[in-house]
Amino acid sequence: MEQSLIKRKSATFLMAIDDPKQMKSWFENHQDAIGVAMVGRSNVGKSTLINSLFGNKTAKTSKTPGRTQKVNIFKFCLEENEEKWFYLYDLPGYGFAQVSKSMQKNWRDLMGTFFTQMSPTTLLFNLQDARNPNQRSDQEFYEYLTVERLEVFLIFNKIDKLKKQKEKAALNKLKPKIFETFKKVKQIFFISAEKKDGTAPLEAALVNYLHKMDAATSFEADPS
Ligand SMILES: Nc1nc2c(ncn2[C@@H]2O[C@H](COP(=O)(O)OP(=O)(O)O)[C@@H](O)[C@H]2O)c(=O)[nH]1
Ligand SMILES: [Mg+2]
Repeated sequence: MEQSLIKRKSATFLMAIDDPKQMKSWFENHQDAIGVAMVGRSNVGKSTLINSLFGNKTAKTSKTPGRTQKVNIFKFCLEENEEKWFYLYDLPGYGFAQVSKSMQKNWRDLMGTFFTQMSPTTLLFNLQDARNPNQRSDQEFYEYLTVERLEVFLIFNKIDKLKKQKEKAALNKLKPKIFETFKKVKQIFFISAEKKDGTAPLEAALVNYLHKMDAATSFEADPS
């Protein structure tokens, strides 16, 4: 069978949410929603990755970190079925020290709501900068993840910036420790979102996940 892909440019912007109450009611109304959410420190390349997976200019990318403080929600489909919609969430970046206290509080409230209310069939893409992996804010993020059955793909981005083979090898050596420490991490990827290096296997893994969740939820919904 041919590998199915995300339908390019199918991602349609639905809304931006900055109110925790509105976030909660979104998930109350979309309990079976299947999708993927991009989370990571500001400037790690979340928007760039969205654009390389879903088509140029889906998400705004910016050279000034810490701007997006809202949850941007999109829907998208796969090439094989243009009627089945999945959801894409571009989450505000964490750990940006220069933002004000009130912005930090807003992030905690909004993300606290997101991570406790989200449908467990939403895959998390945790992006980290390959040059500075596993920062304190990255570790703290995992403390928010209490939803059962939740899966995380850990994505080390900007590998084009790693000059020495030694740096890649060091990252690779971290893998077993990461799987052991962060139980929700199911797969680890090394990519350059900008150069589209390593994004094809990531896309294939995402599509697999969507298929798996789609099969599981249609089975549950079928009374026979
Ligand atoms: N060298 C390099 N730069 C990247 C890569 N991905 C993103 N960037 C750059 O990093 C900056 C922040 O990217 P953006 O996607 O806006 O990050 P976000 O804040 O996580 O959404 C931009 O200047 C991007 O061009 C990558 O794979 N390699
Ligand atoms: Mg962004």
